[in-house]
Amino acid sequence: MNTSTLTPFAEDILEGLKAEEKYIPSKYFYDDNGSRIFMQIMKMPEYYPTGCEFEILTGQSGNILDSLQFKSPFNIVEFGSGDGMKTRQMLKAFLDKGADFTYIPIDISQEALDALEKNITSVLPEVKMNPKTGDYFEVLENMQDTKTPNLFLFMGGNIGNYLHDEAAELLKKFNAGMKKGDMLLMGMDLQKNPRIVQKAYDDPHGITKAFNMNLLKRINTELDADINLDQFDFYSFYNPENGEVHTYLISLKKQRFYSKVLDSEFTFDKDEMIWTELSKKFSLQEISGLAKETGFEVVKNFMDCRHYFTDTLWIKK
Ligand code: AVJ
Repeated sequence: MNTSTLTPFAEDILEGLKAEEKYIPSKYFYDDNGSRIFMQIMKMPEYYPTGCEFEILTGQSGNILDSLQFKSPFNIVEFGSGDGMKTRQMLKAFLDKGADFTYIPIDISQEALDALEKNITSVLPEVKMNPKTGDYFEVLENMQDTKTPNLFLFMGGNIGNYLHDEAAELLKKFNAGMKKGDMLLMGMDLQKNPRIVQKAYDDPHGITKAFNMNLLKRINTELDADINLDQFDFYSFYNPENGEVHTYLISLKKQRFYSKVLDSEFTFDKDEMIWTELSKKFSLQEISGLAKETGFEVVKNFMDCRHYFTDTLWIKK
């Protein structure tokens, strides 16, 4: 095997499925098929975060604008913008209130950015857009010299996928790329009745299961493997004591598969688990703690009426 020619996906699968406690990083959910399944997840009634954030941005964007501690003109820099449906609500409200801003979405996928630009300009042709392709931090480094204040967006609750130390590291990197007084608006899922969280990640339609099974499909097609998908189940567990949803693929029997690309065999015991995702639910106290720890201060939390989710507005100290 020539390790130097492996893709990052191949290397990470090799590491994760050879580990004592098997895991697959959750960023690999989002190939084209996985992104389509995630769009179905966002449409499920059980998956509350999407509706919550839509409610917040539809109803409170005026208040968000009023809470920004700088004046027009400013930049809105968005990390991982998706289809822009929710952000659009906010941009529209900002325009209606006469704000002067440039919207700078950053994504590694040129295709996603093109679609976003089409979407935004067709509905809000007045928005000044300056999309940037590439890695968040590379783009950040090249922006540092400007005098214009920035509002950074990290929406949708993606921060919940990171372990505490990784989340802190990411936020410190964001912080390092910001000027004093720049602000960050970040979606974070809140702790709530455990039944509600449990249902959102263990849905009766089997869509979250399909989302997870897609990881095994990717291994089969991209790493030329022979995994029998019928021999794996899906399990989701919410621990209300620490706010963590963990999802797993479970091997239904003692089995093995072979990957030609990795030139390697992988063995599973009966009932052995592969950890596929962490989705952390926060308390407001944890949110202010994380802000302090990473060089920010919470300015205000914008929550939906049920207090299931917050778009938390932070300022760089
Ligand atoms: C895209 C990370 C916000 O954690 O709720 C949805 C991903 N995983 N259902 C989340 C996800 C299972 C989602 N985020």
